[in-house]
Amino acid sequence: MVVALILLLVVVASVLFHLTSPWWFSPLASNWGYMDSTIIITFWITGVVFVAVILFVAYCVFRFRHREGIKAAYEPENAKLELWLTIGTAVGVAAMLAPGLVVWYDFVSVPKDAAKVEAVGKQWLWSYRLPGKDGVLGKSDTLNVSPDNPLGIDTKDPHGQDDIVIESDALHLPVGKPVKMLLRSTDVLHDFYVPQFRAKMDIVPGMVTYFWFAPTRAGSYEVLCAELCGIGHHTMRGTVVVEDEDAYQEWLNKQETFQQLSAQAANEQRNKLDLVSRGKRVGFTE
Ligand SMILES: [Cu+2]
Repeated sequence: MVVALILLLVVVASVLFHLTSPWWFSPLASNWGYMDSTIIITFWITGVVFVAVILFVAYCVFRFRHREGIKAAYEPENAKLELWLTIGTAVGVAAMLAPGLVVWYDFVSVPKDAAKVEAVGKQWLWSYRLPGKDGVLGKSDTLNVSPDNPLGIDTKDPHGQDDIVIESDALHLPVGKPVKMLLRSTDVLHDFYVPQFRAKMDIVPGMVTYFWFAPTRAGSYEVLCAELCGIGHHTMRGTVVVEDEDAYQEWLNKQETFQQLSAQAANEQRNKLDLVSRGKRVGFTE
């Protein structure tokens, strides 16, 4: 009797906790409302099954409790019951998985007018690259990575020269425009995730993975890495600012191209060498 009551309490407490919990999805800020719908469908199906199974166990514990002189009957097979359980389980699992297939199809069908944005994960920060005026991202390779070329852009590819490089800073996006995120890593597995956008994708070293979304609400959102990527994994955070077209263009105009950054780096290098050689000369004459 006590065990049956405890089981009943588990059901009531679980349902109440779910309904009154303060931990729920952050407000949606992209086109991927489908993600929430599929999760809610899964909550409903698993919730109903959870309540039914626990209530059934509570009923059995009470109804078939030990009583003097009563013996249990041995019933190893029950074809009718097994048939219904199989059909019920199959329908339940299909109902949970089928909506996901529809959403996945949309997720990998990138709209033709989507703007390309590359996000590069590196232990433990996010950098970005936008195609410059030519609209084409230049070739890149991890082998090209150096302190002056953190994204490994191919210096010989003319398409790469006008690429806009945003290193370890906020990414800005215009509201309402679809974006194709191209994801690259220069070291280990990462995962680009903005909870309010719902969409996320693993980043695998050696390949470019992608997903698309359209931000629907202006604001500043946190980028997380959703793949354990080493000791500093929890510090791998960034910011995406979604704003109207004018503010976005203003921000974009202030960004520097790979060519400009390379020239700056070369300049700094020259100044450093200059200082070193002057220092040597001073040392020599003294
Ligand atoms: Cu990471």
